[in-house]
Amino acid sequence: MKALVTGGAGFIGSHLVDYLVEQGLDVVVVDDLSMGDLKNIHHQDHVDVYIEDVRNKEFIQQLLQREKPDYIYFLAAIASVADSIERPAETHSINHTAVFDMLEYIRKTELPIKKFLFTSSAAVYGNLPELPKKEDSRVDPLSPYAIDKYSTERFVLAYGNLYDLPTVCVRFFNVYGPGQNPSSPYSGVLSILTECFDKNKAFTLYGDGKQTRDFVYIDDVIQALWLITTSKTKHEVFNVANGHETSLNSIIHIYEKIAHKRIKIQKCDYRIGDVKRSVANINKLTKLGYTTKWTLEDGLNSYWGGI
Ligand code: UD2
Repeated sequence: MKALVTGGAGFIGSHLVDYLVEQGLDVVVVDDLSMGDLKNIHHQDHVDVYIEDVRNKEFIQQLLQREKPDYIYFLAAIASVADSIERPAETHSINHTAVFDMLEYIRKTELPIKKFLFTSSAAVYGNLPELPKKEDSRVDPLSPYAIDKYSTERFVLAYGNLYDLPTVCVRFFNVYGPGQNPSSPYSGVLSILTECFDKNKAFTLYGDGKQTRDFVYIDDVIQALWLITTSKTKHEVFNVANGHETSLNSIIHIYEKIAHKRIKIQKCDYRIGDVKRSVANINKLTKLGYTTKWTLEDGLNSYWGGI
């Protein structure tokens, strides 16, 4: 069995690659290393890495013909709401067009695949008041990022229906854990916070800290992706989350206890496009056999312990 993971040198992608290799798969990675790092790739014997932009259509088409992957995981993306507001055309070309082009090629050439998994985001739900978010809750994509994720989901699912392709989408909530790159201002807040604790730097808090997120540890995310891969899913969406709502203020408090340090906080205005509250209903995933193995405390302890 062979899997193609776009964005496979990134945070979530590289954990997925490790897991797939452990399951006995050969893996092909396409990553332009814009956020990823070759250091994240282990098991070199079972992984072929191509440093390439997913927008390179000719390259992708040749790769698909040559490698004929059974499973395709589309994780390559510019994974930031704020970034998409600053450079919408570029994020659109990666977060939407590159996925669409691959799907269209698979359809045209009738490439035999066992699963095409597109990674979407909780961003599609926007700021609507219903909580927790269910997969069939109303959506309100507010940023170019969220609009791209949602429209791409719709293509992925519609192509699944129209052409009987085994497509599925996941909506990631806030994934965290070892290997998350803290170097960009748009990096995940827990990677930034961890670095601040580690290097005794001040943490910039956007807003009053009352905004909430559903933080899910990377190992649980990989568990979810594999369950979805190996289950009989069809043209549907799954939330991937922990199912608990935590405010940034609480997180800081929990982390201070774990790290046995106080952190200096610099307060700033809310970030444009920021979601106020976010938490998922994960019943759909639970029905596939998913159980969250990592509480926030355990996850943060493990993350901090590995620093
Ligand atoms: C996450 C995803 C994003 C998208 C979105 C959907 C990450 C990195 N991003 O964005 O891709 O799926 O969810 O809603 O997972 N914050 C600070 N200080 C910092 C950094 C962040 O206060 O230095 C705040 C930020 O303003 C936000 C919260 O922390 O209120 C979480 O920020 P984030 O960038 O980790 O994730 P989010 O939810 O904006």
